[in-house]
Amino acid sequence: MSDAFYITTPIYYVNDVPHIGHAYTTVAADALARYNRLKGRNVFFLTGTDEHGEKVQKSAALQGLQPRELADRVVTRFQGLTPALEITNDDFIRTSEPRHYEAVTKLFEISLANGDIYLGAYEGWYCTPCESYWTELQLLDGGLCPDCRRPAEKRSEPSYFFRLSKYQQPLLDFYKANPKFIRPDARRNEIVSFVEGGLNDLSVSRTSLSWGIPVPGDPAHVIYVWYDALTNYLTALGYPDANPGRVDTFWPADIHLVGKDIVKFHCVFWPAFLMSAGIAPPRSVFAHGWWTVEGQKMSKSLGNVVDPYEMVRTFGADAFRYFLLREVPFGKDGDFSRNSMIHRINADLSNAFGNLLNRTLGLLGKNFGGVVQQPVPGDPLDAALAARAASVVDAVDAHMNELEFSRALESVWELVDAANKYIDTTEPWKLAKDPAATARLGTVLYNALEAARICVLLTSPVIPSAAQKMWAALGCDGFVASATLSASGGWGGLKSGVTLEKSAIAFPRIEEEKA
Ligand code: ME8
Repeated sequence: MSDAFYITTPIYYVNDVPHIGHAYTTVAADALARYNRLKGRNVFFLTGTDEHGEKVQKSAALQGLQPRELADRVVTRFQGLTPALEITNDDFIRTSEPRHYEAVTKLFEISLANGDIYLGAYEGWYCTPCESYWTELQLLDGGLCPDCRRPAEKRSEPSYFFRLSKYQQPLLDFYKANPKFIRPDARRNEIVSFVEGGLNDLSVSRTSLSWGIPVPGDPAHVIYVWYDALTNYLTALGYPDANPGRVDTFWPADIHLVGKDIVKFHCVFWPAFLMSAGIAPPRSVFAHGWWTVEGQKMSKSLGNVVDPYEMVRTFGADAFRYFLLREVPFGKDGDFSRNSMIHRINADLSNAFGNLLNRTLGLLGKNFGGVVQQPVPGDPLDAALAARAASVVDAVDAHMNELEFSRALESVWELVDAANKYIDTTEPWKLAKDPAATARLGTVLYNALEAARICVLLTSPVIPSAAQKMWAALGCDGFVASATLSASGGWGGLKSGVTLEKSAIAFPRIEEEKA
């Protein structure tokens, strides 16, 4: 396994208002970035905003602004997600930046020079909100866009085309040679049949708008937003030459995380653009599912858009992050409801996990003045708990490698439950009454806290602030975010002799009325 790990979110449309879908991709990517840092890998994690195109140009005009001014004003909504959701992205790219113009121009020039991009004429049905052209056959009855069901308009314009047809077989060969390039499998099957069905050349320039990156040598055209947007993943590494070494270290990207609606762009167009330029396609694209809200599609008109900032204010970033990744198997669709969120937080975080730590710290405070005792080995119950911890570390790793966040968290909770059960079985409150059992009591409390420490380490990518609080409450040094599994993931890492507080409230219970 290479030491470098490059993960990206899609770049978000800058004039949208952030919602649960944006938060979801970003939080999942962050958890994966943090987990890979925990494994000691050299991580580069990118997010950012997609700023060109007709929608931005039109809404800027409506507000009497230049598109760039509008983008500068609204980009803070997305940049603000980083502190609010405790995201650890290494860069935030904006497609309106000069570095991005350079990268897109360079990539486009290579394909122009080798004949993969050529000038032609485009006729078709255009849907402005979706920024997509459709063929007559694809339109729904009444000339409606098959994606958003709004009317499409007939357009004809000179256009540069990308010779996508030439890449049909190379793409199919690539999918075959890289069975994990598209995950989950359902998405892979859709893409393979789409490409098998034949590919038409793709229009990659527009003359109908000006807010975009000009076609090199023909500035009456601007480059198609998707060609522009996808290239962000290379720009951020310094492509073509601003940061020598970074591209070599991090490209091909390990994972582009996307929603299921934009798989075609990432799995068909993007690898073809790259192949044409002689650049390796990304290693993998993972498409997550779609959130509905209380059983309904989320929409501004229904007024049910879940605002991530409000979630964080009400529940805290840890709880929101935990819910998003625990509630729904990654890749499947899910439904958001405040009640299920409150239930999850209280049951898993406050009760099971919080309780493990607090009851043990309480007993340690009462019986040993909070001083962690040196454990005495030999009891099979203790060895079983230690073995369970080791198998959970392995299970979490296997699940995280497959982006099975919910199963990874389920595995951690097996250890939380095993540790709670260990306490119930060893009955430290009874040991406390027997003066001859002091050493055993100290050992039992040590083991329960040690299991909690490993759970803290394993959940730190998902609930970073709570994990840090618990890490400190367990007397561990420094930041859990700087810890590694190799140095801290083994049994016995808890220090004895340190004095701990009697309690640590990492997960306050959520009262239903408050929420
Ligand atoms: O697509 N549930 O940007 P975007 C889950 N600029 N995910 C959702 C969702 C929902 N209800 N609604 C949206 C773009 N998403 C382009 C990307 S990348 C080179 C260019 C997801 O702001 C959606 O699938 O519309 C996408 O992954 C992301 O939110 C942002 O989409």
